Amino acid sequence: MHKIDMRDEESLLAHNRELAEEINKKLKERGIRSIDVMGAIGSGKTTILEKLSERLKGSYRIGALAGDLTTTIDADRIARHGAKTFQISTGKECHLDAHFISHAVDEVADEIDLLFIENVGNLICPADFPLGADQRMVVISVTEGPYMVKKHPYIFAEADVAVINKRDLAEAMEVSVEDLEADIKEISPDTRVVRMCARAGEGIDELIKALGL
Ligand SMILES: Nc1nc2c(ncn2[C@@H]2O[C@H](COP(=O)(O)OP(=O)(O)O)[C@@H](O)[C@H]2O)c(=O)[nH]1
Ligand SMILES: [Mg+2]
Repeated sequence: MHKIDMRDEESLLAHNRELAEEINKKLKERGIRSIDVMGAIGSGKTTILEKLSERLKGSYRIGALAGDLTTTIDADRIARHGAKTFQISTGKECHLDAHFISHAVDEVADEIDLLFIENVGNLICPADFPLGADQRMVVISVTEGPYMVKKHPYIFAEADVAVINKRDLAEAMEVSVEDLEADIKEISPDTRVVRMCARAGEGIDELIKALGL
């Protein structure tokens, strides 16, 4: 009979949670607010972080950690808007974990008061691996189709804020933004939902408000 031993996985997750708590404590002691940004590849995470950095650079000293398999494209994009950035290359790992963050955080933590962490594009594994951020945000876009939320309940249950992005393409995709929002609310009534067209900067003010920034 095929048997899977869950004990190893459970201890791995417990270890990650402990480390995440330590990271959160360390960030708080340094006066840094932190936001973990999750979502599928291409949903608009980097675009949103570019817009947030541009809009908030007068009010906060911003840092960003960008998780990606090999490239520095996302960190470079965000850095152009004045944020201090560091790319975490995960190799073949499909999500960031607290270990990655504990090593990378010192690269940007001096003289910042707001830290964004762009997770690797994935809607499954990041749900199980908190990174020690104060808030978790998930970005989906209408181009991912109408069942995106229903198929990934765990990540929405984890999220304080959910963005429904690319609303400019909703009609072409024949996807209802209202239905996606209702799906999120059904899974997680307390998650704040923000509708955006990030490329045009629409919804940025609402997002800033939802994040309490
Ligand atoms: N039409 C449209 N395209 C968008 C929007 N937001 C982002 N994009 C585009 O979607 C692509 C992927 O965006 P990116 O921010 O790199 O996604 P990430 O992989 O989640 O970081 C880019 O070509 C963006 O210009 C939007 O609101 N509407
Ligand atoms: Mg990106």
